[in-house]
Amino acid sequence: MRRLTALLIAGAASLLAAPSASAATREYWVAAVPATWNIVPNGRDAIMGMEYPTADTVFGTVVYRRYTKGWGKPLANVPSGSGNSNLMPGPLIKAREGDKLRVHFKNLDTAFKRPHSMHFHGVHYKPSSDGAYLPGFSGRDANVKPGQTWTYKLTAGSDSVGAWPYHDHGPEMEASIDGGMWGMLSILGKHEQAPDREFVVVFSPMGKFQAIDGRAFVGNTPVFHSREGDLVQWDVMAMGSEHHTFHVHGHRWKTPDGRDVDTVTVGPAESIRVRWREKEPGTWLYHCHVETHMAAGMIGTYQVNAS
Ligand SMILES: [Cu+2]
Repeated sequence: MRRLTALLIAGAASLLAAPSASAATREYWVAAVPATWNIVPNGRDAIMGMEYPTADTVFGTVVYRRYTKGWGKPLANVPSGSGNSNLMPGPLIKAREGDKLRVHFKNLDTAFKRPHSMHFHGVHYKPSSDGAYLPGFSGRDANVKPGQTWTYKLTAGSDSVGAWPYHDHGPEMEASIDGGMWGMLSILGKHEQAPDREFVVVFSPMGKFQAIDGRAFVGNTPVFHSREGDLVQWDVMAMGSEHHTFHVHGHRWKTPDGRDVDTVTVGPAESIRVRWREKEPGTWLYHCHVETHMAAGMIGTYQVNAS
């Protein structure tokens, strides 16, 4: 009898657990906040032995920052261990196929007092959640003034699975994108396994440097960590007006059309999702393979611990 009860409880528990696979509504609270950003915090390019004074590497900008509900308290944009930057890129917006997303945005740009917005790729939405400024046509979603808020209503469809960009598409989009107002969406298939490690790599020019997540040169760019056996996922995109090639040493992966590759090109606002089961312990390089970009800082390290 006890065994039967246990089975019944287990059965009920699995029924209760079932809704997790069905559609959910996921809420994010994000603000545009001023920041003083250092592209090269340690002041050097360790590979070339070059020094950079802070006058060349520090600038004032505006970034997306994740907050607790109601913009109560600021949060780090990425979980610890999945990057070294808590402001660039903006928060990783996660969902599963079928989910609804509610992204509550507040403009706290007290430094430049510019209007801002959020415009999302890869998901379904009405024009009032497009966030793209067009005088005479777009509404407040595309022109959120300092102190104002807007909630973007998005749905992840079966054609939304993968990694996608979001960015400011307001009246001052160009300055915002140059300054780091971008981030990524990560959408899993309905029954797809979530990765053990997820890394966000955003290639963008920044001042006279070529940056990954707003940082240049090994020692400043993110150090990504995993363990042997982990399912590792890289969400990679390019922002700005240049093409980049994502290359990881010691690893290959399958493209959607089934080819084995170790380098893939991403152009402006293109995004890719790369996955593998990790089996190569050691310290590896990842970088853009456009040589002038690599020399200008677009390189970092990936640390795989043995299991
Ligand atoms: Cu590049």
